[in-house]
Amino acid sequence: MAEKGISELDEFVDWFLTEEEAAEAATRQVTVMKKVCMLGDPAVGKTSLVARFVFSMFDDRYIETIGAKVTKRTMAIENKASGERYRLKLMIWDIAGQKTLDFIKPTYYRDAEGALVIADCTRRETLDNVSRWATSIREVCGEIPLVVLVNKSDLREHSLFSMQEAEQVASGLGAPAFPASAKTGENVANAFSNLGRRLIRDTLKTGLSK
Ligand SMILES: Nc1nc2c(ncn2[C@@H]2O[C@H](COP(=O)(O)OP(=O)(O)OP(=O)(O)O)[C@@H](O)[C@H]2O)c(=O)[nH]1
Ligand SMILES: [Mg+2]
Repeated sequence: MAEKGISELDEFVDWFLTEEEAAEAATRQVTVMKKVCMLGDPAVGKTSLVARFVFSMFDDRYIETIGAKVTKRTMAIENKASGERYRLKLMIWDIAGQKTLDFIKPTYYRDAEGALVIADCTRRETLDNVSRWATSIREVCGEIPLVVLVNKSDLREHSLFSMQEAEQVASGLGAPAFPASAKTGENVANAFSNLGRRLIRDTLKTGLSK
């Protein structure tokens, strides 16, 4: 499909579909499936953000992820100018933050077309490691779009770095940065929407047949 002057994200509107709506929409909308990865240090909240986004749930307990876990959620995205609608099926790969599993990560990254890179506002080193995570996936997948999330914004009074610092790190990666909370839900859907719009925009640029 030819590029149709799609450059800005606000040329799109998006919303999330229930299972039934997604099944129904499948019959009349273009479906695009994308793999995205959740990356970041141990305990920054990757699994919790997926649980909030997909199941509207939050749990205070920490159960370390072993390996990777895949969860799906479907969004609808409409190009405001053309009225064309796309059904975007996100395959969300929640990847363990543990360092000892580093050797296997390239296998998990394969074919990912976007990623959320997570830091924890209560631990400074998690922001320092955002660029490392971004580089590690881009080495495998190329210059894929990223979103940086500074999670645990419900604890922002204990924050050890500012959003300006996070934005600076993110802008070096060509990514936006959002404060977010898996606990309250702040900016969780927004972050996936932002990534989803960019994935659709990039797909339209390169052609839907890809
Ligand atoms: N207060 C608060 N706690 C959170 C938030 N997100 C996650 N947590 C807590 O932080 C801990 C770690 O969360 P996980 O989602 O398991 O972290 P993870 O990044 O998946 O960790 P690994 O699987 O080891 O890589 C858990 O106790 C969560 O309940 C948040 O937004 N606010
Ligand atoms: Mg986890």
